[in-house]
Amino acid sequence: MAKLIVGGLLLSVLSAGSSQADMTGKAFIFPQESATAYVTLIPKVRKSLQSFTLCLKAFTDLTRPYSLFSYSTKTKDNEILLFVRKVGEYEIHVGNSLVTFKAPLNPYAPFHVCVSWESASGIAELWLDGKPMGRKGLKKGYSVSAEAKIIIGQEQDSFGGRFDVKQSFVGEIWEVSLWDHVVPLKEMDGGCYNGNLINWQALNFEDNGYVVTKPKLWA
Ligand SMILES: [Ca+2]
Repeated sequence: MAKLIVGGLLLSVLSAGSSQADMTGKAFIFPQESATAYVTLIPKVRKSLQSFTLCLKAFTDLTRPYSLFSYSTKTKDNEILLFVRKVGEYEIHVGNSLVTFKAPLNPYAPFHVCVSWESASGIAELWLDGKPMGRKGLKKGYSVSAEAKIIIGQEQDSFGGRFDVKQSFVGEIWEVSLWDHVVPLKEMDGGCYNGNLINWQALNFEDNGYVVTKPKLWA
């Protein structure tokens, strides 16, 4: 546990094993298929969400299903889930419901994916490499719960666990950001560093199992 002594008071800064880092220019590598390698992301604030925007960049050569971002609560394992069903088919899950977006096949290139969702209309939007893939609707009027385990590298089927090796991520993920509001995705071309819940430049995280941090290979 990281501890800080301020004026004689001992403060626990973060939970056990976690750290904060400026991840600018770096990527998490998930070098092997496993059900044990993952990174827990710790948001700056825990709050229920009436909307959100999630952006990340990734590279993989997987052709089977895999999870890119898994936000699970005690009652809904797929409270927020960004999942790739197969090459060119992206799923956004909110509150255990899902919509699917088809994307042009570009199987072995790094990709930049951004999604947003708002409760008021239920509209979910997915952009891939700076291009819109359309809009669909789900969970109109819903609120995403605050108390969540946020995991990359594995897909949660229970709160913080029940990983399926055949839905694990193998490859590299970088520039993960999460906002508590809808950010216009056409403005996201330049990068996605500074989410107000998850910020790549001041990332609170805890890595588990075989996860390696290295300078990123791609922009
Ligand atoms: Ca799940």
